[in-house]
Amino acid sequence: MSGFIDRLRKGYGKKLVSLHTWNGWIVVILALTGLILVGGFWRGVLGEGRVWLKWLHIVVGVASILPVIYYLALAGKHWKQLKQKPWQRFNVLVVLALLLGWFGSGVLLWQFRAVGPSVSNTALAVHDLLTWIGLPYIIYHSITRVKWLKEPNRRTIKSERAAAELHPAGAPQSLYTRRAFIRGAIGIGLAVTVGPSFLKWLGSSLGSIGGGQTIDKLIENDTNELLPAPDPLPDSAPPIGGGATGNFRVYTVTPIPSFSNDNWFFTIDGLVNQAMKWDWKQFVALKRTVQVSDFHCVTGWSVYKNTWEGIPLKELLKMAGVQSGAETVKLYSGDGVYTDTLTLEQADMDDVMVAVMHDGKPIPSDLGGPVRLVVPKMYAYKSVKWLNRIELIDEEHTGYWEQRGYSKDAWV
Ligand SMILES: Nc1nc2c(c(=O)[nH]1)N[C@H]1C(S)=C(S)[C@@H](COP(=O)(O)O)O[C@H]1N2
Ligand SMILES: [Mo]
Repeated sequence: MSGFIDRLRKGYGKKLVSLHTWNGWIVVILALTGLILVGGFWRGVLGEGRVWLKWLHIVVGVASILPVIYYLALAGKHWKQLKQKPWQRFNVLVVLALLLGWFGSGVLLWQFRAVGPSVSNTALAVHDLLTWIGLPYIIYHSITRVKWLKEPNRRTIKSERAAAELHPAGAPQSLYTRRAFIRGAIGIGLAVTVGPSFLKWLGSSLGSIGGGQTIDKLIENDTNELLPAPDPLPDSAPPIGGGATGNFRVYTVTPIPSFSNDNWFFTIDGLVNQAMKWDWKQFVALKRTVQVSDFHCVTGWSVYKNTWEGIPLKELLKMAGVQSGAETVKLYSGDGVYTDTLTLEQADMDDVMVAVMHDGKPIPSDLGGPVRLVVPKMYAYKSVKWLNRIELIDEEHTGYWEQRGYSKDAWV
C-alpha cells in the first residue's frame, strides 16, 4: 500500500497527483461561480459583479480543458495501472465525461450568439444536468477520500490482518461494513441535502415542457390584485400559438413587486405632445392585439410560441405623439430599479408589445405582470418587467444590464 503511494509520489505519479490537485481546484472555482451565477438570489445583490463572475467562470472553464488534455497524454499508462481497479477506472471515465461535457456545453453557451438559441437551449440543459449529477458525485468522491475517513480504513486493514491471524478462516468481511456504512451515510446525507433541489430542477426543466404546470403555479401565487381582469380576445383563448413551450426562469434584480388598483398607473411622458396617464381600468380598456413569438434570454434559455396579448408599443407612442427632438424610448420598471431603452426605430417594430396577457391569462407578478414589455427580436433583457412608465428623451440612456456589461446590441 505505502509502496504504491511512494511510486505515485515519484515522476509520473507525481504528475498525476498534481494534475488531480489542479483539477480539483478548477472544479471548486467553477462550481462556486456557477452556482452563484444561477442562484436567483445573487442577481440583484451582485449587479456588475455578476458580469465579472461570469467572465471568471468562462476563463477558468476554458482553461479547464488543459488538465484534461494533459491527463489524456498520460492516460494510456494510467489506464493499464488501473487494470485491477474497475471502480477507479469507472471514476476516471465519469470525471472525464463530466469535464468534457461541461467544457463543450459551456463553450456553446459562451458563444450563444454564434450558435443561436436552439443550440444554446440544449447546451444549457446539458450544462445544468451535468452540474446536478456531477457536483454531488464529486463532493461524494472528495469526502470519502479525505484522511479522517481513510484512517479508520487503514485501521480496518490492520485489524483485518489481526483478525485473519486470529481466525484464519475468519470474518474480516464484517470489518469492511464500517467503511461501507460511513460511505453509505454520506451518500444518504448528500441525497437528502442536494436531492430535492435536483428533483425540482429536473421537474421544471424536463418535466413540464409545454409550460402548463409551472406557469399555473406562478398564476396561483400571483400577488397582484388588479380588477377587472382583462378579457382575452378570441385569438388568445385558446391561444393561437397552441400554448408556449419551454419554461421561463423568473429573473429579477429586486424583490418581486406587487400592484393593486390603488398603486398601479401607466404613464408616457417626456418629449411627447400629450403626456398620458392611465389607471388600470382605463388601461385594460385600450384596444389590444395578439401575437405569437419566441422569447430568448442571453443566458441560453428560450420559451417558444408565446401568445402575447397587449398593446403594440407603437400605438401607445402614437397616442402620446412623439416630438421631433425625441431620440430614445426609455422604459421604466415599476420595481424602481430596472430600466432599458429602444431607439425610436426599434420601438416602431410591429411586434414590440406592451403585454397584458400570456396564453390567454393575465401575466403573473413573477413574470412581470400586470404589464410587461415584449421585444421578440431582441434578447429578453430588453423585455422590461412591471413596465409602468415610458419616457421620450433626447439623449442615450444605458439600461440596467447594459450598464453591467451586457451588449448594447441586443438583436437575437
Ligand atoms: N424589471 C426587470 N425586468 C427584467 C429583468 C429584471 O431583472 N427586472 N430581467 C430581464 C431578463 S435578463 C430576462 S431574461 C427576462 C426574464 O423574464 P422572466 O423573469 O419573465 O422569465 O426579463 C427581463 N426583464
Ligand atoms: Mo436574460
